Amino acid sequence: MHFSQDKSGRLLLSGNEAVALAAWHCGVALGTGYPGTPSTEILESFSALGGKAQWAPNEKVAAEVALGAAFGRARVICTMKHVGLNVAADVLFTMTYSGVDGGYVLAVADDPGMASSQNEQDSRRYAEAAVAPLFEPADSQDAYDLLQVAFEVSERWKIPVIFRLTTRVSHSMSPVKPRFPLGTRPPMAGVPQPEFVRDIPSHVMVPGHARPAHRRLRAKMAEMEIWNDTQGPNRIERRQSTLGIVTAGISYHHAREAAPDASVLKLGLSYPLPLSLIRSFAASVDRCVVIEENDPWLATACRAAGIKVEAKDDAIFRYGELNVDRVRRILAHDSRPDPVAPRGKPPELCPGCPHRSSFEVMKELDCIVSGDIGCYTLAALPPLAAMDMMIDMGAAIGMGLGLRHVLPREQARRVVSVIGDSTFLHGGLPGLVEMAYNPPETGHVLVILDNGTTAMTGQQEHPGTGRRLDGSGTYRVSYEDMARAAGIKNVFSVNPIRERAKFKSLLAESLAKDELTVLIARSPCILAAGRITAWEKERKAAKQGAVESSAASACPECGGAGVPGAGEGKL
Ligand SMILES: Cc1ncc(C[n+]2csc(CCOP(=O)(O)OP(=O)(O)O)c2C)c(N)n1
Ligand code: SF4
Repeated sequence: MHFSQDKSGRLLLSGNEAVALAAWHCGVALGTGYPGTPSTEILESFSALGGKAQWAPNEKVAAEVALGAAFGRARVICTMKHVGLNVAADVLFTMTYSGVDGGYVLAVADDPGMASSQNEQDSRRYAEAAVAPLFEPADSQDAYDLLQVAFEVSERWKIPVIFRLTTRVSHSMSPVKPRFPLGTRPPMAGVPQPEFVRDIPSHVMVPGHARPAHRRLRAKMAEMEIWNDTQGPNRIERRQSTLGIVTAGISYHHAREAAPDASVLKLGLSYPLPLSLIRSFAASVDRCVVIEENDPWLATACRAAGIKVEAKDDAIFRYGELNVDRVRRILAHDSRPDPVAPRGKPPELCPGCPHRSSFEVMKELDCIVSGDIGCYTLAALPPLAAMDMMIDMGAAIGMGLGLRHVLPREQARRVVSVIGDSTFLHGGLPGLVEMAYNPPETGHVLVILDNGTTAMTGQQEHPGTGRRLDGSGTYRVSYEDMARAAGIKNVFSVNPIRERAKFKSLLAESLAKDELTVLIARSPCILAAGRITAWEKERKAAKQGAVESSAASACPECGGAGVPGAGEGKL
């Protein structure tokens, strides 16, 4: 990773890079996560700095791996995009009860305006619902500084904390003055050493333990609110008293530019809210306005506490990102509709993308396509217009089965579930089991688009690529074996470009019979193909070397290849 430092030691970093650097400087022992724009670069940067970082198959598993590490008293960071928090919600809602033994930061990046997401849900509501402290950095320096506070809060109250970024904070570059010189390994004094200490009542959330744990959690939050009111990472900037603004995150910068003379209360820890601080700030100005993106979460909480604040007009400003102009309009009570932005060129599949051939064939066969999320979702747009539904990761299989169960036979026969390789491993596996467990009368066809990467989020590795986050080799799971193990009778793999005719006939035959079929369309993403080919060559050479050297000395640990596990058949 190449950061350049100016004469005063400042670095120009994106918010995600700043979080990674802060995690490195805080002595984080493990980073886990699942890719998702705009959060992906946190773990990639952390790994590039030398941190131990790994992609999990999905966000729930990532959050659980992080929890295990935090039960072992380590500092951990777990990263995901906002919709990933839905997948991880099950563990989130109970790990706030159990608490943690080491510092646990759950970094979640929201996407107001949906630059690259299927919804613009507001993670602040998760913090309140799951009772997790919520940090909201406004820029890269703030992200760097607040992460340290987040670990201190997590360790002091033994609670996992949410670190909420938004697209603009994650991806904007701004200067950061780090605590340690670049390139040095930060001193680890003060960072807790991992150790397992048995504590069954705290770690086993059966009802008898969970009931007191819930009360403990509320007591922690009450104590934290008092601390946040007086010592929390919040800041009052006193200017004119005619206008006061309460804000957090990127909205702080928009507000500063839109109303440079206004007094501002900038929140760093927004849940539990420092209500006394907000109350006294609001009372100190003639007019107090809450500036926040998306949901009126902060304004509603202030009003519920009886604090007199103005909120934005949700008919207009609840949707999309704020900017300086929009904040000026909020302050001026100007609720005219936003000017219509000129239409840009719609995104499309790369020329030569293997997904093109797959969807062209499905279109030729007049399939009803229950689709999923990935580059291939672009097949829903003209000119292909060959995907009929897409909701969330893994839904292709369940939705396709649902259609098959109810549609008239001749329509049901046209239904295909289509899912990418990363998405299949993320959320598709239980759907595969459902397909075998409750097969529709007409059978079903599942197409797995195996392009050897998680293309949409920037070509990350996953358990089906045989490589870890840092590119090192590992076990490669087999879709064919998984499908057969689940009970699917017909399992085929085919290259949709080079064997297009075979792909078409296999698909047509599968649709015509009342059986379950998994069809793996395997051809690399054009952008990742070079890397994949180079790696495959290396893998072959390593295998060859392993065979040759095992003849001379067969080490039982590494199989003769020098790397534990390298002797396994799938490497
Ligand atoms: C719950 C959730 N986590 C993460 C994402 C971000 N995301 C969108 S598609 C995708 C995976 C795409 O990979 P794959 O299925 O292999 O398809 P490809 O893009 O390679 O065609 C990811 C991680 C998301 N939309 N939802
Ligand atoms: S990045 Fe890869 S998978 Fe995505 S459209 Fe381009 S070639 Fe296809």
